[in-house]
Amino acid sequence: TEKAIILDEQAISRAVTRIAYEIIEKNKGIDECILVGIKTRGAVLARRLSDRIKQIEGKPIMTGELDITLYRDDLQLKHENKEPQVHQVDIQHDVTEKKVILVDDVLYTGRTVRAAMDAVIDLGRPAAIQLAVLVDRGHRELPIRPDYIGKNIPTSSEERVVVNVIEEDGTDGVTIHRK
Ligand code: 3GP
Ligand code: 5GP
Ligand code: MG
Repeated sequence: TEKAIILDEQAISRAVTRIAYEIIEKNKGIDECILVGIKTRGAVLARRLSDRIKQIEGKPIMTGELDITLYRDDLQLKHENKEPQVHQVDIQHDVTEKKVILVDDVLYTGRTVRAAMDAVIDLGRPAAIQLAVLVDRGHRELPIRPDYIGKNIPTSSEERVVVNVIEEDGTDGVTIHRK
């Protein structure tokens, strides 16, 4: 299968740094913010953002994680009416009146993010929910748009964006594969 490198290790690092600054600027600090990573690689990115924000601001940002599993049998295929399901919510902070920033690696149809928003709103009434993604590959099926974007990658639905992170895969990189 063909493979094109979209982001290398340095580009990912720069994107994380830029998004960290954008989060701090947009929210005028991070006191009221909770970073919530969507497992697996969204949670890795959220941890990197949190480390970077702590370096910049000199204090920690509140964090949490969501485990949302998708249609396991057909990760790539169309959804057969199956929606992503929230399997685990690990947010040890009261979300009410907080700004919850969801973090994921790839944004595609938006259905995962919709499930994540439902899970957050089930916990309380956040002041706002924002979205940060490393890659927006297009093909939205819901009216959802990211507030923070590492890179826009126009894809066809047959293509696949592979996100590798050192913490999970031993290497950092984003590549696009044509089947
Ligand atoms: P992640 O949990 O690290 O994000 O959805 C489970 C995994 O399958 C995801 O890993 C994601 O990277 C990978 N994946 C690759 N292509 C697709 C796709 O087209 N749809 C979904 N839902 N997951 C995909
Ligand atoms: P959505 O729910 O927006 O269709 O898909 C978002 C979720 O599916 C993300 O958590 C992401 O992990 C995964 N996903 C969708 N398309 C891709 C893709 O091309 N590559 C990777 N790595 N993940 C994808
Ligand atoms: Mg993901």
